[in-house]
Amino acid sequence: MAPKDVDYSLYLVTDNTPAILGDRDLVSVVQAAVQGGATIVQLRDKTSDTGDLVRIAKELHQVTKPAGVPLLINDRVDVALASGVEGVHIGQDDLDYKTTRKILGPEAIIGVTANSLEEALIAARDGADYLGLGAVFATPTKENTKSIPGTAGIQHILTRLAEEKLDVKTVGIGGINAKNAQRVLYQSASATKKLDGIAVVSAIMAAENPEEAAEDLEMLIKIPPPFA
Ligand code: TZP
Ligand code: MG
Repeated sequence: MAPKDVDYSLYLVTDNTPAILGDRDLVSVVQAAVQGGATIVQLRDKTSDTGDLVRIAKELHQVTKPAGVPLLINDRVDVALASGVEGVHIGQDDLDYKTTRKILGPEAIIGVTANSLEEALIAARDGADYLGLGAVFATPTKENTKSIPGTAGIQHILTRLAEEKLDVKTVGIGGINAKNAQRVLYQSASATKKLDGIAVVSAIMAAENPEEAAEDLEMLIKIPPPFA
């Protein structure tokens, strides 16, 4: 399948926990992030029940769709279908890629978490649109990350994907912020393939000004680092 025309450069993953969202409104924070330059959004909510998830997804979609920003749902294919969003992000313990594709069809964006080279190769060969590679750094936002390949581990994965001519898109996730974003992109790049973007939770969701935080990150991503 031809790669979809999706900009993965600044991938916002939402978090509704009090430690990150505080008492702010999720939709307003996402709206600000989209205004600031988030290019794709994933609704990641491990606590709301199904009915609430569909309602939240529809509310977010009203913000993302007019901006041309795809909205994906973490874990839940049923919620993605019910809310009419652009796709899903599935982990290794969720519904498998092939079944997910069968349910959502060829147009849906389907991303898969890969914590290792083996997981990355399997998901890419299966035809995933993109891989979430991480954790780049240990992060309090997700404490049970299976492994932390770091930028060197990600570089190795990117090299192997290129060797196999798997043109899957890739984003790094885990502990990425404005201080290290350029370094992550630069240090993880192989001679043959680089990350298509960075995925962040707290760097935007917990920022005092999510619009500015997204703007700053997008600028850093676009400008080549001085040491490149
Ligand atoms: N998957 C791997 S790390 C992570 C997820 C969802 C959390 C990333 O959060 P943060 O705040 O950007 O470090
Ligand atoms: Mg999952």
